[in-house]
Amino acid sequence: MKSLETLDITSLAKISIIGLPAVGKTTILKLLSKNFIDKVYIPTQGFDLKTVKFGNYHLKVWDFGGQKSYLSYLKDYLIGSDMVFIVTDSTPLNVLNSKILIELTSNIVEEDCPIIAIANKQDLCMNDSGRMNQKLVEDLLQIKTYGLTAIDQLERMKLIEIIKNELNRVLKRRRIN
Ligand SMILES: Nc1nc2c(ncn2[C@@H]2O[C@H](COP(=O)(O)OP(=O)(O)OP(=O)(O)O)[C@@H](O)[C@H]2O)c(=O)[nH]1
Ligand SMILES: [Mg+2]
Repeated sequence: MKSLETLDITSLAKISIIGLPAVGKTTILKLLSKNFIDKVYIPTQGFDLKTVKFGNYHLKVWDFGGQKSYLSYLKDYLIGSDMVFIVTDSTPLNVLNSKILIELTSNIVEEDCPIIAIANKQDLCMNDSGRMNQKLVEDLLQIKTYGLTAIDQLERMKLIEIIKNELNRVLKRRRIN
């Protein structure tokens, strides 16, 4: 027989990944769910949904296509999220343009749903693409931000730890209330 706490943590969580086109949302889903990460860019049509399990966690991960035409469906997609990732490619223009997504999201999700930014493509910070590090992205977006290189398989554990920490906080708060 499982303890109550284990049952709580096992409860299904909905994680939504949103962001502008080609920032790496589907790659993040691959990083979580696959052993091999190909670097092919096929724009997501509508959305993709995968179940990811690790330890007691049972996650439904929703990956939304970033094209403008899908924005009007954002509300339907985001409702019921337990956690939302807003992904940027860490270029200044993309980060600034992502601010609107934060605003839209915060008007849709529950108050206790973490909205976390991902400063993706950190491997490209060193070339002359003008990409910003995690700290600069966080300063611009004013929400909790993690740096990531989603094409690097070694970052999988880092991503899992981010999800575990954030979800634990939400689940704990819900147990108290
Ligand atoms: N260098 C580098 N390339 C990345 C990284 N993450 C993703 N990419 C590449 O960026 C391209 C777009 O990635 P996707 O994950 O398909 O982008 P997306 O955000 O899902 O795009 P849409 O579905 O159109 O909204 C692919 O060629 C990926 O291989 C990263 O951390 N570093
Ligand atoms: Mg995609």
